[in-house]
Amino acid sequence: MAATQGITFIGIGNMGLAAVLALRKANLPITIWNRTTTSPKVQSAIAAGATLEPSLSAALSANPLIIICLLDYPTITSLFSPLSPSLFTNKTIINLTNGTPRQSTAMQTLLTDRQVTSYFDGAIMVTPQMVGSPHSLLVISGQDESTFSSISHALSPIGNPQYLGPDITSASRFDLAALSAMYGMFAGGMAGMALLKRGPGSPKIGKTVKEQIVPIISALVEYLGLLAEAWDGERWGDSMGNPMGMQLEGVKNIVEACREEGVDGRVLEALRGQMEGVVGRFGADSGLAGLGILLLGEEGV
Ligand code: FVH
Repeated sequence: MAATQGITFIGIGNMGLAAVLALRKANLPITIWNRTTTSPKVQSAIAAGATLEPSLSAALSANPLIIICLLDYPTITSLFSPLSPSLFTNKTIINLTNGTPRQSTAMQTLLTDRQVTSYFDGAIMVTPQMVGSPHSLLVISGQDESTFSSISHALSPIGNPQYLGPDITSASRFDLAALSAMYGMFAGGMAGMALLKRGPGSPKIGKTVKEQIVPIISALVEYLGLLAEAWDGERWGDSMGNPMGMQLEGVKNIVEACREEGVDGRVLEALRGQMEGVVGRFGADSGLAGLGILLLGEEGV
């Protein structure tokens, strides 16, 4: 696909706008479609040189390459299902909308039935502010590596596109895995922030969190990679130097402190229950790796 060929971008929300601005900065001809044509984001995209096409059918017809970034998969299904299948022939579609592995498979089926040339499922792994920066990462799956190589230039202005392989579900799994790690950190982190706030005089906590807690947590994030390797090696009972019995007492204390201080500590209560399950299964000398058996089932797969 020639680098100067046009792209149709469907969905001008926060992320869609950031992506379109990056594509326009790279001088790519862009046609946009958005449900709300009067939104300020649509106007910003037009000001950057994008062409607004209010008809979805006409927007799809405008270019051979379509990028989608909408709220969710049901939105895409409701928009595409009533359209004539002929609109999808000879099209390559890259879907950057967040969704589940099952939704990505269903979308592949829907679009393959409409005889798209290629369907790639993907995700943007950064915030809109980071789009186009060296830290911006996109993950893409589906089709094959050589077809991906022929379209990756259209994604490069948005971020570094990383191909995860032909299994259509790979990008969604990666996206949700990273988001799960992030939201787990936020959930526990904010329970901890609430405990700090309960200190005398409801102290300001920004400096403590930014300058002391964030560096500690940043260093500890690497432990997640060690846990993943323990799972790969099926070392479910490995304490990795941090026995579960000891860790469980710490988590119990967080839950108890939340109760004492009037903080909703349910997010940690769920973890305490799982850790007790690991102690019951592998003993107090085991470790966090044992949670894999609880999460995946007795075989750990
Ligand atoms: N923003 C972020 O930080 C994250 C970063 C990681 C990736 N996500 C995912 O990107 C997808 C789009 O997210 P977004 O930030 O652009 O979301 P919004 O600003 O809320 O824009 C949503 C767009 O979807 C359109 N839309 C919503 N419902 C419908 C509908 N029923 N029919 C047609 N279009 C619909 C909406 O249109 P409008 O409200 O302007 O008319 C926007 O174009 C998402 O999967 C994130 O998880 C972003």
